[in-house]
Amino acid sequence: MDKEWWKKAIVYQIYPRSFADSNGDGIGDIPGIISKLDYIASLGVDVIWLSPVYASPNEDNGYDISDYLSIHPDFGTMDDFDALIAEADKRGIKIIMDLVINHTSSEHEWFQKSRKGIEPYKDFYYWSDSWPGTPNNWTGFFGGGTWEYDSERKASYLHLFAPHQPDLNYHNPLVWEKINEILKFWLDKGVKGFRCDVINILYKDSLENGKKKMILTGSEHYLTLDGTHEILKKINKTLSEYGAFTVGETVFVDTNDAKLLTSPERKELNMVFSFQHMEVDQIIVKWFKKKFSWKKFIAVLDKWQRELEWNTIYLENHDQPRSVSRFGSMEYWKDSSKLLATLLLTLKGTPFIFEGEEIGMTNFDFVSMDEVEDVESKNIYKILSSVHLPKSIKWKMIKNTSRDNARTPMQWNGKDGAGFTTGKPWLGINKNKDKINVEMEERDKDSILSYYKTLISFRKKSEDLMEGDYKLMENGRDVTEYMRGGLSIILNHSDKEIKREIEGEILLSTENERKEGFLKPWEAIIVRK
Ligand code: ISL
Ligand code: CA
Repeated sequence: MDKEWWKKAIVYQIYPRSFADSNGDGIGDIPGIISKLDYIASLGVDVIWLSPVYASPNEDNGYDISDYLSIHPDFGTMDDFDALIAEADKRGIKIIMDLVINHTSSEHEWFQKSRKGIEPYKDFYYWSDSWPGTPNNWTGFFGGGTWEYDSERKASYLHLFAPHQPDLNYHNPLVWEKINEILKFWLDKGVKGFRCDVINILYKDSLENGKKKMILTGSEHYLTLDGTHEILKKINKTLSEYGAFTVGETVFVDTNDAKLLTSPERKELNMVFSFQHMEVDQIIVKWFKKKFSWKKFIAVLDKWQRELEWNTIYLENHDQPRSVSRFGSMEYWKDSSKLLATLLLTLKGTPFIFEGEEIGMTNFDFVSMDEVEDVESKNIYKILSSVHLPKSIKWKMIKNTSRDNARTPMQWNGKDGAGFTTGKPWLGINKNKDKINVEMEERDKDSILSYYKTLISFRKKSEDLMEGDYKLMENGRDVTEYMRGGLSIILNHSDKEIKREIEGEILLSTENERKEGFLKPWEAIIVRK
């Protein structure tokens, strides 16, 4: 097999809790995913990335793992998982898993033994009784402090995320050995790679106080350090024997860090998820939103396109609000969703589609905190309670940024339960399910879903889009144009009709009926120059 097969692939991310529920308990599961494999194959994608399906107390929906070698009963059994690999394989689809190894759940056996001081687990985590100068002043990703006191050990432990997500101590060589066994276990089952959760923060060089910052005080002691590069080389070595690939979720990296992390000679990661284009509508932290600007958005994407040989392209995932609600226009919901699809599938790199993006799912329409499940949103809301701000503003901050925006159940049809479940869904279903759903869009040749299929097959057949050079031609307030090989991609990301003569042959447009000499609002076209 081509060593760099993942450069030709399109990845579809599944958030298993929210995808398809086979047994009516309101939680999506693996048999549910298997029942939708024909649908996934019909999109033309090559790889499924599964958000965590491991055993977990679900304080952070599976990103807190209590046993890396078993499947959470909510999702099914190991036999179900094996069947998923086999059934996907029949359809030419590979499975990659989420690798969450910065931290475990506090219910993991390693932590339970560690807090009792049982060897060899005693120093699997960062305990204040083993590290001088702790607890320190570091602040965490979900807001607030990073040390939790444990009455059993009579010491505190470090957690960069929630208190039940203790950070693993990679100064202890045994930790890596255990992780390596886990990698091999899944690779032997036929898993073809990993999306590596917050992978650039694994190694902490010291636990001294950090420089006081607005966010993440202490981060200079763990962001993309040499110790992490060393671990990545080990992961790479194990995976290369299986022809598997990695994509790192790398927080706060710029293009220089990303080049180090992904350069083929260094043999670390294959690709990374950058956050910079996701930060264009934020002021310092994501809870403070500012007006989105296409010019800035394209400028950031352009920098990454130019500076990296190859990388991921994504507009959505389970941590981000829905792209059409954020970058598109609700008035031109269908057109702007198609324009975003065009951007996603014509840039250089490996595209990642998040479940529901292909039908234009929108942000959650929730009205109160009671409907929110996201541990991050709950934490932030708690912190906000001591801040003097009108309630309506606090709620707006949560509503616009909550990760639950992307986590509402997949809208398969317009019925009660949206075809997702026959029971009570774990998280509310968007009321727009009767207008936005797979069943309707499958029947409609002009739908967002149909456009995705057309565009994916167009991309697969186009050498220009698969491997052509990238060059930005225009970065305007209303219109963007870039070249991929001999193709020009032109996007009108405004609510206005724009006068524009097109030179060359228009191969694809988001409009059924084009207007000669104009770009309709939110029209995107691909032109052979
Ligand atoms: O969601 C975020 C901002 O939108 C981040 O703070 C996020 O927590 C960070 O990107 C790390 O995300 C990953 O690790 C977390 C988990 O909660 C996320 O779902 C996961 O994608 C901890 O494992
Ligand atoms: Ca279920």
